[in-house]
Amino acid sequence: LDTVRKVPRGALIVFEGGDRCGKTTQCSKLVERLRSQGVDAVMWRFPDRSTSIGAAINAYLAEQSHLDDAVVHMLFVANRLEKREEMLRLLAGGTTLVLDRYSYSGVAYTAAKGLPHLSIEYCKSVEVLLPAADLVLHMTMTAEATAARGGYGQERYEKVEFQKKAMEAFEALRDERWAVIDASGTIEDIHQQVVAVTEPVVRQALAGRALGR
Ligand code: T5A
Ligand code: NA
Repeated sequence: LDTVRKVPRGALIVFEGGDRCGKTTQCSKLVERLRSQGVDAVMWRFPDRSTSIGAAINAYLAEQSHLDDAVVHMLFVANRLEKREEMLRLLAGGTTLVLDRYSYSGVAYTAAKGLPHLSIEYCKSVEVLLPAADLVLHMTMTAEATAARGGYGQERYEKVEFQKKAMEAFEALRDERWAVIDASGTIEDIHQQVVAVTEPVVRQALAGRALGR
């Protein structure tokens, strides 16, 4: 085991959680904080609605189009895969990537549909070409509380019953790389929780560790 080459690299930090729980707000604050500490960090969002695949996803989420569930699932996967090479290049070059949703949303939201051919196991299997996260920050809040936030209900999956199912799927995906963050507090309280769990992971990646899959 001590022959494993330790490679300094950026960390892959992922925020996950229900719709409107504050992921984008916390991603931006974390990137700002890391940069102020001299860490090279960038933030990306998935879905990336700026690509042609992302435009198809956007139309589906806005309920302007109908797509088969397996097809839209694969579009979300493809929307990550089209960024794969750039992700690997940035991480290897020492840039820390802070992602607003990633593979875990892909699995949780499709699994929440309860379709036998799109099980959690199947959905996990089609994510294997993508690098695994070093840390998943799971922002938790009740579906009722997020529904009370401004702008909720405009997109396809923003329905309390569906969100509850997606939240259960996130819980089923948790492993030792996940940290649970109480997303019901103030923006500043949440940020302090996020910083406390993220900084050691970023330092460890930059100090050099074996690459994940
Ligand atoms: N999806 C996604 C899939 O089905 N498969 C996939 O593979 C992927 C990647 C779109 C949908 O796509 C699904 C999941 C989603 O249903 P999205 O664009 O990320 O994904 O949609 P949302 O998660 O809804 O993103 P939002 O930007 O709408 O919500 P955020 O980022 O969680 O929340 P944020 O930070 O924008 O905040 C929402 C509001 O709350 C306020 C903010 O100011 C803002 O008004 N707020 C707070 N208010 C009080 N206290 C706090 N602590 C607050 N923090 C933020
Ligand atoms: Na949304």
